[in-house]
Amino acid sequence: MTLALSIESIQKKLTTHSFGKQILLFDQIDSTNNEMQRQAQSGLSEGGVILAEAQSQGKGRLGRKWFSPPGVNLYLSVLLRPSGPNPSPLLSLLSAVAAAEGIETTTGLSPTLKWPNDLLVSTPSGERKIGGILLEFSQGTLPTSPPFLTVGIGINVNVRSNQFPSEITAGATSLYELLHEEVDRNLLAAMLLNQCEAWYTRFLSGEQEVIRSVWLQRSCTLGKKVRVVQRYQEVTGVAEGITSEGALIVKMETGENRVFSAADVVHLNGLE
Ligand code: BT5
Repeated sequence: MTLALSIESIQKKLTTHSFGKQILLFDQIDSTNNEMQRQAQSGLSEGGVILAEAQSQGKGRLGRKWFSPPGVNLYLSVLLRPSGPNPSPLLSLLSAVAAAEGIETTTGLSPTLKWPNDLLVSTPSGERKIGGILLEFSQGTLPTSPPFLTVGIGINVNVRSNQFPSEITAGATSLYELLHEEVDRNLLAAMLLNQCEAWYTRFLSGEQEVIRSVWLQRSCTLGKKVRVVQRYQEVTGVAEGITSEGALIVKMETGENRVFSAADVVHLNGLE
C-alpha cells in the first residue's frame, strides 16, 4: 500500500531555504503546472510547490498527455522567478539533473538523461522513460505579477506496468517495476526539491558550465545516432554535444553541424 503524500513528511526532510517551504497539495487537479499558473499570479513565492495525487489533464510538451493515475506517482511543479525576459534553456537541464539526483539519493537507481528533458532507465528490453520535465514560461498578467517559470516534474514511482495505457506500455516503466518494492514518495519529493534548490542557487551564482557538464555526464543522447524531429522537418545525424545554452549539436552525414534548441529526439541505437 502506497503511503499518501504529506506536506509535513516532505518538509521534515527538506534542507532548503525556500524550495518546498510553501506546498499546496491536491487530491486531484487538472495539471499541477496549470494550478501553478493560477497560484503564481496570486503571489506564491519562488520555490513554492504544487503537488497532486492525480491529474485529470497531466500534460507533456506540445500538447501531449502525461499519464497521471491517482495515489502512486509524483506530479510536482516548482515556481521559479528568474530575472530577465527569456529564461535560460539550461533551467530545463538543471531540473532534469535535480530529478535524476533525487531518484538516485532515494533509491540508488541512476536515471540517464535524454535531451532535452526525459529521464530514462535501461532495462533488459531497452531504454524506458521513468520521468519527464515540462517547463512553462508565463508573462504575469498584472503589474503586480511579474513573469515566472513553472518547472513541472512527473515521475513514475509506484505505478505498476499493467496500469499503463497501451500507447506507452512499450516505452515506460516505474521505480517500483525496477526495484520490486514501494518507494516513499514523500522522501523522493524532498530529495528532489533539495537538489533543485542546490542547483538553482548554483545557476544564479553563474555556475552554468558546471550544470552543463553534470548534465553531460548523465546524458544517454551524446554519441548516439539520433533522429531529430521538428514540426516541419526531420533529420538524422550523430548527437555531438550541447551548446553552453543547452541546445543540441548534431553532426549530419554531410559532416556539417546543426544546432537545435527545441525538438524531439529518437535514439536510433545504430539500428538505422
Ligand atoms: C514530458 O513531455 O515528458 C513532460 C512530462 C511532464 C509531466 C509533469 S507532471 C507534473 C507537471 N504537470 C503537468 O501537467 N505536467 C508536468 P514529453 O517529452 O512531451 O513526453 C510526453 C510523452 O511521454 C507522451 O506523448 C507519451 O508518449 C509519454 N508518456 C505519457 N505519460 C507517460 C508516463 N507517465 N510515463 C512515461 N511516458 C509517458
